[in-house]
Amino acid sequence: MFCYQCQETAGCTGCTVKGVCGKTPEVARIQDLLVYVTKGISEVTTKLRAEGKTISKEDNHLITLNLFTTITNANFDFDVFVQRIYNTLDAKKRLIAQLDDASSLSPVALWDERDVNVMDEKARTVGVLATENEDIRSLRELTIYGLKGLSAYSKHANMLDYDSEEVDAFLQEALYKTTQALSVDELIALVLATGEAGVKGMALLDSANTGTFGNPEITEVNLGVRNNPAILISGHDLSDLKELLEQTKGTGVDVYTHSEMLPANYYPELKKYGNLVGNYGNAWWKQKEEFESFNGPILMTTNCIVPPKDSYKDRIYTTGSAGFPGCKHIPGEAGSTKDFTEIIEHAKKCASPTQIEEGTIVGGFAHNQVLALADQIVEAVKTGAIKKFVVMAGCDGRQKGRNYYTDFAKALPKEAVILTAGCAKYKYNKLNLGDINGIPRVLDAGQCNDSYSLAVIAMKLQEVFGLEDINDLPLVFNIAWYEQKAVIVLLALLFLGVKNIHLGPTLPAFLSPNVAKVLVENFGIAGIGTVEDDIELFFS
Ligand code: FSO
Ligand code: SF4
Repeated sequence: MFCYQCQETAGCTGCTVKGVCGKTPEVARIQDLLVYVTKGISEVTTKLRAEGKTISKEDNHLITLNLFTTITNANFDFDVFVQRIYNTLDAKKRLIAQLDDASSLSPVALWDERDVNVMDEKARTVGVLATENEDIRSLRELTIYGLKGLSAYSKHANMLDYDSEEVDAFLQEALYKTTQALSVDELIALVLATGEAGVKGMALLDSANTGTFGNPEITEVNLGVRNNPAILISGHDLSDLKELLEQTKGTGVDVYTHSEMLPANYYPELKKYGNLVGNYGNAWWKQKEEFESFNGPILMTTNCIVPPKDSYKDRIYTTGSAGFPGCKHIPGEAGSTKDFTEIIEHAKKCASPTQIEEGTIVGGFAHNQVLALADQIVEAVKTGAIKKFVVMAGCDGRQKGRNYYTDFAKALPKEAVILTAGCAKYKYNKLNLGDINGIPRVLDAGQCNDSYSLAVIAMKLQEVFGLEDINDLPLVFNIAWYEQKAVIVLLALLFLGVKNIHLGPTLPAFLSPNVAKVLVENFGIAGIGTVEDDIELFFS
């Protein structure tokens, strides 16, 4: 196996024996093969579109879900990948038959084998290292990881019945293009175009979420527990949460959010449920302790899954892109209703959660809420009460080096406000950093996909202050990344013209020295230093 798609990759170079995430070599290879056949079907759909044909929602969704399933910590189940490959080969065959001219199809589009041993042989030849030139490999993978992130956001929108043919067509064409002999310059253009599609994908999801659940609003989220049996829901899928809340209503079973589900508490149409108690625990990587003490069943709607301990494995359920061998998967796709009865009945037999925290935290500062406070914020900037906004969005993770972000948040001057989104927030959202004239110093916009909100806020402030360039705002970016959703957020920010982003705790292993150089020279991308040096750099 060879995988270097996430920040925790072994030795900062690549996992070759087993994933640090827990992915086995067999699963790594079958994921590579799924990406390969997804490139193949994307070639076919791209050629069908060129012939003026329409691709069905179902086929678009199949491609999107394929990519999402291969994101770090989403799915560890070998059989799921085999089945997705079979489904993709079936769909591909059907679509090829619709082509007027199939003569130009590449071997990638034509490949079709169902024998698991033959599939494994093939998988060994189509992974990341199949591209020999390290710069071409780097740019292809940067594009693919961006597309994986985009697929996640697109899938969440699809679940709420929001689709974008433009985003789907781009995703498929770009994936197809990663199999073509493009030059370095063409690939750089593809990377930036992926960022543009990222902005569109996040805007789509933003409309889906706000159109369905209302605009997030300032909310105090309870961190304590009640004395009822309960279900913990994690991952990012708000439509799953909505259905779970509907189905648990009046059953005596409470629901708590975990990790990236915390922002669900900010939406009017979700927080109205009396049995949505609050948030239990912290970022994804703490689940071994927190799932243990929760006592009840846990529903993983997406990544990030940490391979579960036997002591609570029977309480883990998965749905959507998520999967783990031996854990019950609840089926259901866009347009269908998921049946959570088994989880609810399971919860009734479990003890109520053990309290691990108390009090509340405040969030809900997505674009609409922040713009409602714009006058107050602009005034604070004009009087110097707020001197700088520091965007600290992204991911949290296990590595000790990530304590940098806690120390950095603590060391910030009192006139600095943190804008955050994603699970990165757990490094500082419980530090009680206070407020500036009533504006909290940590403004949580929501999930990683709500980084879009931060971009909207920045563009609005640029307009209010009458600035030519977004980079003239009193705004700095110190972003933490972990997996591929952070890659699309980064590419989206680059597309929007944001410069001098600091990215940590380490730079991606998939950036070759030359590609890293291009990013440094054209966008001023940099890593992180010591807390002291970085505070000096940002505030001098
Ligand atoms: Fe975190 Fe995991 Fe949301 Fe990621 S839970 S690390 S960027 O999946 O998606 O922020
Ligand atoms: Fe390694 Fe990350 Fe790939 Fe898992 S996802 S195998 S930790 S690089």
